Amino acid sequence: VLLAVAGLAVTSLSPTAGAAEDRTGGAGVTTTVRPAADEDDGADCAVPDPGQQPSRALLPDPFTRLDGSRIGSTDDWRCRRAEIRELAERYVYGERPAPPESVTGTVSATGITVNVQDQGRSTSFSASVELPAGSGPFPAVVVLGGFGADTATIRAAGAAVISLDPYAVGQEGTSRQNKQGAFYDLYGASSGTGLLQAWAWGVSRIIDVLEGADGSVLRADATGVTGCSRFGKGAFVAGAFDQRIALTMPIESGTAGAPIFRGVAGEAGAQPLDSAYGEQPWLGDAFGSFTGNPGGLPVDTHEIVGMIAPRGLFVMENPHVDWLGARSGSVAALGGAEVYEALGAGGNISYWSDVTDGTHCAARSEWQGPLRQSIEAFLLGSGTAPDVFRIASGKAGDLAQWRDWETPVLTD
Ligand code: MCU
Repeated sequence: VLLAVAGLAVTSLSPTAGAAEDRTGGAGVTTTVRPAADEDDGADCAVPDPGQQPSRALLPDPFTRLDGSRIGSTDDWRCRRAEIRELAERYVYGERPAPPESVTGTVSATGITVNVQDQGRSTSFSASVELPAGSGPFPAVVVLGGFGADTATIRAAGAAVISLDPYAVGQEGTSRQNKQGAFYDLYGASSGTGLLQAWAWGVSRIIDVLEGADGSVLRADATGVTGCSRFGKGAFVAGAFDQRIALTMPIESGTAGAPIFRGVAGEAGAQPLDSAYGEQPWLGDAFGSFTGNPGGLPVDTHEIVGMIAPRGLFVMENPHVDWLGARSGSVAALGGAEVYEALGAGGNISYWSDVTDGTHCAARSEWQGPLRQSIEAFLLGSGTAPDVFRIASGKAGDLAQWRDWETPVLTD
C-alpha cells in the first residue's frame, strides 16, 4: 500500500556492526559495552553490575552512582544516566538490544516502511504519514495508537504525524512466553523484554529510516513521540531510550507509564502494580518480582524522566480517573524535574494535569497551547517552551515526602 506512492526515497544504513554486548563475568563485575549510537550517548559507559541494591521506601537518588559516589558535574550525568538505563532495562522494561545490524526502508508523503535485520533474522513493519500544510521537509511526531493524541494541533503547529500501530511491533493478548510482533520476530517470542520497550524500539527503527532517507519529506533531526493511555506508557519509554527523540509527550499513561511505582502502590484507586504487570506484558518479565515490593526496585520513574532530560518533555495527565495515578505522576515529574534543573534545563519539562474533562484520552483544549509551543520550541526551533507545571490540586504529590536526597549543583 505504502509503496504505491511517487517520490519514494530508498534508504539503507548499517550502524557499526560488532559485539552487541560484552558481558564479562568474574569477581562479580559485569561490564556492558555497546556499539556507539546516537540513540544512546552513554553506550560506551562501563556500567558495573548493579548487584543487590538495598530496598528503600523512598525514591532512589538519581545523582548517586551504583558505587555510592555522587556525580559532581554535568559531564558526569552521561554515564550515571547509562547506569539508570541499565537498571531500567534489567528490572523494569526488559533488555533493549543494541542497534540492529541493518535497517532499510522508504519514506514518502504518505508512509514509511521499515525492514530490519539482526543476528540472522529479519522483519518489517510500516507506518502511515500525514503531512502538515506548507512545504517540507517537516519535523514529525510519531503517534502510537490511534486515539487521544491531538493530531490536528500537531499538524497545525507544522509537524507531520507518523502513525505507528504499536501492535505491529509488539502484540497484546499473548502470554509472556509467546510474545509476537516485529520486535519478537528478531529477538524471540520468549524474550523477557516487555511490549513498551518493543514499541519504543519500533519508534527508533522509524528514526533509523528517516536518518537514512534523503530528508526531502521528513527531517530526521526533529522527532517527537506521543500516545495516550497504554500508548502513553509506550511514548514515555520511547523518549527515555532514544536520545534522538527531541520531544516526548506521554498522555494519561497511568501505572507502568509516568507515575512512580512506589507511589501507585499506595495511591487510592490507582492501578496496582500486579494489575499493570498482569493485564498485558507491557513491562519486562523481570518486573514480576517487584509487583508486591516496589521498594526493592533500584530505579523508579522519576529517573526515567531524568533519562529524557534535558530534551523536551510534556507530561499530560488526567486527575479525574483515579486508576491513572495522577498523584504519583506528579511526583515522577517533580522528581525528574530535579534532573532537568541540575542540568540547567528546568524549562524543558512541562506537566499539566489541571484539566476539566474527566473522560480518559479526551480531546482537551487546555493542552493545545502547550502542545503547539512544545512542537515549535523542540521540533521547529522557534518560540519558547511552555515551561509550565499545572498540577490538579486534588492530585498534587509532595516530592519532599518521597526523597531523602538533595539536588546537587553540578559544575559545567
Ligand atoms: C492507562 O492505560 C491503560 C490502563 O493501564 C489499563 O488498566 C486499562 O485497561 O487501559 C488503559 C488504556 O490503555 O486505555 C486505553
